[in-house]
Amino acid sequence: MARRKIILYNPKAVFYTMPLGLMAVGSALDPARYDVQIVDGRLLDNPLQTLLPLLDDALCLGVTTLTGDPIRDALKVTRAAKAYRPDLPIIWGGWHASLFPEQTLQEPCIDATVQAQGELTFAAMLERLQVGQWFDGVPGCTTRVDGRIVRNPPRPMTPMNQLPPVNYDLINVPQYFQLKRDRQLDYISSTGCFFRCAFCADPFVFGRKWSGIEPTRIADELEGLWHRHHFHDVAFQDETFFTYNDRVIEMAEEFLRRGLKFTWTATMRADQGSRLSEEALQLCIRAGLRWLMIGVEAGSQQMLDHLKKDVKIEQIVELAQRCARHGVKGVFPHIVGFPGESDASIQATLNMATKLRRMHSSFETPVFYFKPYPGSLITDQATAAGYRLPDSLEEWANFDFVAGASGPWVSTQQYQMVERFKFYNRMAGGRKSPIKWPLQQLARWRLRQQNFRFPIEQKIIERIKPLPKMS
Ligand code: B12
Ligand code: SF4
Repeated sequence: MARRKIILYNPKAVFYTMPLGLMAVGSALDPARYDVQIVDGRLLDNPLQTLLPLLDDALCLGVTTLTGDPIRDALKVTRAAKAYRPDLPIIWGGWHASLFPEQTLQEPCIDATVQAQGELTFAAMLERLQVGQWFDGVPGCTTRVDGRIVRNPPRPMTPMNQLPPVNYDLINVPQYFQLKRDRQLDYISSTGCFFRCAFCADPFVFGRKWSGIEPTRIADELEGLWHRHHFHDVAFQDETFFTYNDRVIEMAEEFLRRGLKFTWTATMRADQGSRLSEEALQLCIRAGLRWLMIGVEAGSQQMLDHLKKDVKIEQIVELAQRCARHGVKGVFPHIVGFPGESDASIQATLNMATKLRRMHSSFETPVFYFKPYPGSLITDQATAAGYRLPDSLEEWANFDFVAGASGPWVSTQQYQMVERFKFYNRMAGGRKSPIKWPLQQLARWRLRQQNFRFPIEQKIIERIKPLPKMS
């Protein structure tokens, strides 16, 4: 049988992480039977010019989607592709299609959506197309049958060890290094998460399940990729990389044993950090651990409990102290502006951000507003209380956390308080530079004293050049 062409599209966006989702689904297809080509809209001025001719003899077009701005381009490209080849099946996968399987199909140009892990579902759907059949009954997808939208049963999570390695030849790796301005490889070593944070979509999409690649295989894969692509850093894009500390320890031992000389970054929950022994942390550092992303979310135990974060304030502080002691950079994201959140709770979170930032000059403590991202308990509560989520793809395209907007429940006074904090927090952070130094000191003093009267420097700087936004 002739190899069939499968085209996968990554929408335009302002960031250059490698398209791991598309690479994963593309790598799970038999190369003897499928010719997979990824078109990344972020790398092209006019993606349609490249994409449309490829569709001439394709079996299917797959599109990945995150909620928010990337939907705009995904929709534009999908509509153009359908107009160009009306008979071509178009499948959307990724987080938005996982959260809104049926609503996404209100768009007539999309033929099916895939929920959660896509590797086996997509492969099964293509098998159907190969023999001229539709997707009836294929687990893990939602489709239209006789004009009706039908959601098929979910597909149980496939253990990551049973999936083939991601084929990095599907993308032009050096081009991503160039755009990132960093020889940093993105890699995913696990899927899902066991936790239940009330602001996060992961429990909804993966049902609090987790699966990870075994440590020797991670080392094998990264060793091969390292020799091939000469990166100096790996960004583990896992939701909860340190789910099993033993797995990470074994991986770190493998890196050392093989003499792999690259650094790496990962996510760590503070409770997981508190279970990681000092010896194990030092081992990770020797094996290249360079920085950690540690979700703080809130500055009071009461709020953390409300968020079902299952982390103690002391665990966060203790982990930050350990990072500071060992010179591991910590990025500590915070969230404010939950529905009904009091001024005192917001202030506690801002205080926490200040406290952590002061622990080490390399620490970053970005503050985000809670945006009712779909699929979370708090969003469900907000909608039950009358908040209206978008109900079309056009509206979802305008729904973006990155824009830094707060929810309607944040008062003007709270918003001003947070914006002022964010301004000075940004100014206070970062490396020392002779030009920035006086302003940095002033910002630090203001944050310490909680004294924001006569913010002349803020007015001047915002007028001359808005600081790059952290959120
Ligand atoms: C890297 C990353 C980013 C990068 C860029 C993401 C990208 N697309 O390149 C950056 C840093 C820019 C980013 C930004 C944001 N992100 Co982000 N990010 C991630 C992260 C950590 C990894 C993504 C990844 O590569 N995963 C690995 C691949 C293998 O998984 P995957 O993409 O889900 O793909 C699988 C399936 O979804 C499916 N699939 C995917 N695409 C397709 C396509 C087809 C055709 C098929 C069949 C299947 C399929 O199959 C794949 C294999 O199983 C995820 C968490 C995570 N671990 O997934 C959060 C995550 C995706 N981000 C999230 C959020 C909330 C944000 C922000 C809003 C955060 C913020 N405070 O600003 C912004 C806004 C993004 C936007 N609207 O533009 C949420 C998703 C929310 C949503 N509904 O979309 C996640 C899940 C984190 C979380 N738990 O809250 N993010
Ligand atoms: S915020 Fe992180 S730890 Fe909490 S449920 Fe989401 S992925 Fe898991």
